Amino acid sequence: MPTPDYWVIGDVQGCFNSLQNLLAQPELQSPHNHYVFVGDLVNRGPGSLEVLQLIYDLGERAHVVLGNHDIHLLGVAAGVRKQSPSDTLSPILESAQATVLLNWLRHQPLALHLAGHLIIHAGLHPSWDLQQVLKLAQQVEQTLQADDWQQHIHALFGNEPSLWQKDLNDIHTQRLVVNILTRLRFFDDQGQISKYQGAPNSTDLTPWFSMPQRRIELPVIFGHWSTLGLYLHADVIGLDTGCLWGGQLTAMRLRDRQLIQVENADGALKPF
Ligand SMILES: [Mn+2]
Repeated sequence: MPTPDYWVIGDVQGCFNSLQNLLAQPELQSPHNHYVFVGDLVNRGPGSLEVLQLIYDLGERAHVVLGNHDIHLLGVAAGVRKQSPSDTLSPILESAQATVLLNWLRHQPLALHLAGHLIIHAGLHPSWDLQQVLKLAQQVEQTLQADDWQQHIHALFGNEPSLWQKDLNDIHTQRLVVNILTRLRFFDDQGQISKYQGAPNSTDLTPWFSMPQRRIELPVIFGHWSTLGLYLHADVIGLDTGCLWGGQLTAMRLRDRQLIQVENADGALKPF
């Protein structure tokens, strides 16, 4: 078996037609291709169920890290989170495939070490090295993968604590790890997670990837940040090009960083 060619794909968020168009591009068609999704497969867009089913059906050719919307879906399914008015999760929850798809989803990791890259949905704490990221992600993954996950997933939601410390208890550690890996954009000048969601040039907060003394040893690929847009640097690559908002859906081949983009084909969501 030759080594697969990995294509990393930005936030899909239920944009099923756009994803189909992307996967139909000639470069993405080879049977040796594997597809790596940076998370937020679902929600807000119109085709979340179809997106989940398509990625599930890719079997071993699909690799996924969980995003905040994916974990929110699991929280709603467990009955500990409510859908917001802009959520479009009901078709999944009401599907005959719900149990299969949700069980598959909750077994996906929060961090992926693949072909010399680290793939996460949102961000990293500057003090974390690769081994620590994978170990911390694993703690959360064990909670989501446990037989009694529905009894424990509530502990993963909430904004506190917002400051990373080594001596946090297990629950606080897991909640903060979820927030850093799946929600983070900026740190404030105290090193706390900021809730600000805009672009870097509209604030004096520090993007997580611009923090001094970042310890991660390998290139990091992430999504989550549509107002940042395509962000291509040697060691940090952001791939959320805002398909949901009428932008593009982006795929990048790992070995040479070739980019393929398709335009939104699902109707653009209006900013709210
Ligand atoms: Mn996100």
